[in-house]
Amino acid sequence: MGGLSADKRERLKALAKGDFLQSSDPAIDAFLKRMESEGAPVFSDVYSGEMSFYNAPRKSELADMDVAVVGVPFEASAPVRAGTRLGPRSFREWSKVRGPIHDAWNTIPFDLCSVADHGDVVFDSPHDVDACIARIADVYAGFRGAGVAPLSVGGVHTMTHPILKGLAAGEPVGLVQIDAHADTARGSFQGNLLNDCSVFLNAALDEAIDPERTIQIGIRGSLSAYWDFSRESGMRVMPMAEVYEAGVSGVLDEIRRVIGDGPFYLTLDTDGIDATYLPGTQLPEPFGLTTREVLLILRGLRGMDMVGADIVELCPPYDPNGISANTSAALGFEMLCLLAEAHVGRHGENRKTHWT
Ligand SMILES: [Mn+2]
Repeated sequence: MGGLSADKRERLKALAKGDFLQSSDPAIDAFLKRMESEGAPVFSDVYSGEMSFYNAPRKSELADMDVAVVGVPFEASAPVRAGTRLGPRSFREWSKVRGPIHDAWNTIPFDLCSVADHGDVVFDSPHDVDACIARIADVYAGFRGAGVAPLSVGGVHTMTHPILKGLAAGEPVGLVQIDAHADTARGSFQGNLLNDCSVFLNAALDEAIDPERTIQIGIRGSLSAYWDFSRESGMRVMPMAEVYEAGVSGVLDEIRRVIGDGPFYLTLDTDGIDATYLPGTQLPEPFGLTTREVLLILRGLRGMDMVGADIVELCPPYDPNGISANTSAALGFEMLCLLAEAHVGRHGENRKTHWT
């Protein structure tokens, strides 16, 4: 019983020569070299320096931006657990170790688009629901005006209504919603018409989404009786019981049928994912989608015209080991790749992200 043959040992030693930032794929290799020359913080010490979403450069000026990653630390109107306003901070930390290259597609969003961490939406009156909603709509109208596709990190789901309102500006988009709750309750809740249970009813009334191009996936749990507006307005409600039967491919068939070729927005409520996998959410629901199923659904959206996306309801006080933020950041990177590819598809050009 000897060790390796001399030949084999020499061959392995020869293969091990080279640098960490080096790849046999020319596109990846060029990107790694570019990141290094621009001082991108991707491989710097994880525990030092400024945190930014996916290590993207921090920028507020929209002129040179294609895709903005935006924190929305908004939690007024959260009916159950407190702490969603800490979501963007926790997500930033975990996104530090997610990306920059898609592991299955080799997509590099930073080579396709000018991506930036746009910072957080700042609220002058963070406990005033209506004021926060007006502020969010205003910020996202700015993104629409500048042709910037936003990836937003919440924050309570209530935020998605003004995001859609700002982005759509009266031209309703389609909606893919992964969520335990359809969020289309009628009337006011806890004293406010604009609330966490009526997000997509309000988006439909404001002509920000087309109910007939809306699909709600993973609906389940004790609130399920309150979503008549979804069904009666023509939204495709796909409850969890149906998802169990249809599987990922059946879900994707329905998404493509409902959304078609037109523009659409993706919203992922973290409670759509089974609470076993993602406990750190405002209102956890058991019996939901696995992280693998959500991953495959997102990957199935490749090639479609996504104009924006968000991940909401991350609740770090209930996520002490970071597992929920880590999973959210990983799924967010999938969205970042989809948004970058869709942006190139829409504009037919690409413009790289630069760190200098
Ligand atoms: Mn929701």
